[in-house]
Amino acid sequence: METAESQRNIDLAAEVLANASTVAVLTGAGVSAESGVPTFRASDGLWEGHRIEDVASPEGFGRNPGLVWQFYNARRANVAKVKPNPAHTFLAQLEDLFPKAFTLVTQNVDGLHQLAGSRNVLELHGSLRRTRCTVCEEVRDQFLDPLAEMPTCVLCEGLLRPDIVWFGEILPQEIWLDAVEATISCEVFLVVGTSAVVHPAAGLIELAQTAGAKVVEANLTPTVASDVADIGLYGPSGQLLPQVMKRFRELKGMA
Ligand code: BV8
Repeated sequence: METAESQRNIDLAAEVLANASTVAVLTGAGVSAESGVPTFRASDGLWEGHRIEDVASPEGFGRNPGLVWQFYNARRANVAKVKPNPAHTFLAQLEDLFPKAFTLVTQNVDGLHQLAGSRNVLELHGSLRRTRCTVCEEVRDQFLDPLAEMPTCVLCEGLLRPDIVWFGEILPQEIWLDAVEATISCEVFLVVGTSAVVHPAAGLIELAQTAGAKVVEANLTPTVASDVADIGLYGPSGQLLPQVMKRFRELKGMA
């Protein structure tokens, strides 16, 4: 049962969405937490028992590619078993309500937004499904099928790496520019499940506010971005966001 303040913020969030014509969203690991996908910073810097810089950096891959593939193969296997939760479903429903005026920017690599039906998804940090050859650079969608311990390229036999943006690596420029464009032109910027500490992704939040958007944050707890948010919803997003949808549909006189 929500507190009076929390209910008021749910109603406010639904109202800004009901009055908007364009919406952009930034999601992080928290939106997948209720699906059973571990977040990054819940375990104080350790991630599935590894130091993040050992398994999510080019240096770490250069030092020990076997360890990195062990880590990514485990995450691929985990994501293959999980399914979208009501927060992912909410975002897919919201996109249907804002045809051609909805952009979902995600830091996540688990593909659960697309599985939930989201279509206009910008993956800032790549995808667990894809590999990239370290020699010929061929990018291949491997789905979530199990890969070898040290998978090699079918074209040139070069060592494959995950097609994922590691720390210290530049984001895919076209995707990044599309994310910036959506951020500066939206009327409502919804931030779901991110600690807002990883840049440049986290910078989109302040950019949205500066560009005049109403910023709505939905997160388990307040974050460093909470001061920038106009409306804050704090709790599990899989529980909060369906309540926003319910109120939105009431305001729109929808069944
Ligand atoms: C770049 C792919 C430069 C990996 C990821 C100092 C040294 C070195 C670098 C830097 C530095 N300072 C800043 C940097 C830059 C660095 C950075 O930001 N570091 C941070 C840690 C300080 N950024 C980079 O390196 C980026 N590249 O800067 O390049 C450059 C420039 C020019 C030329 C060359 C290079 C690249 C960043 C991308 C790194 N890759 N992912 C993988 O996934 O395998 S980032 C990784 O963190 C994930 O993508 C993740 O999504 C992202 C952000 O984390 P969150 O999603 O926010 O997850 P987190 O666990 O932190 O938070 C979860 C939140 O959910 C919490 O708030 C929690 O309360 C909430 N939550 C939990 N449960 C729920 C919930 N909310 C709602 N409901 C729930 N049920």
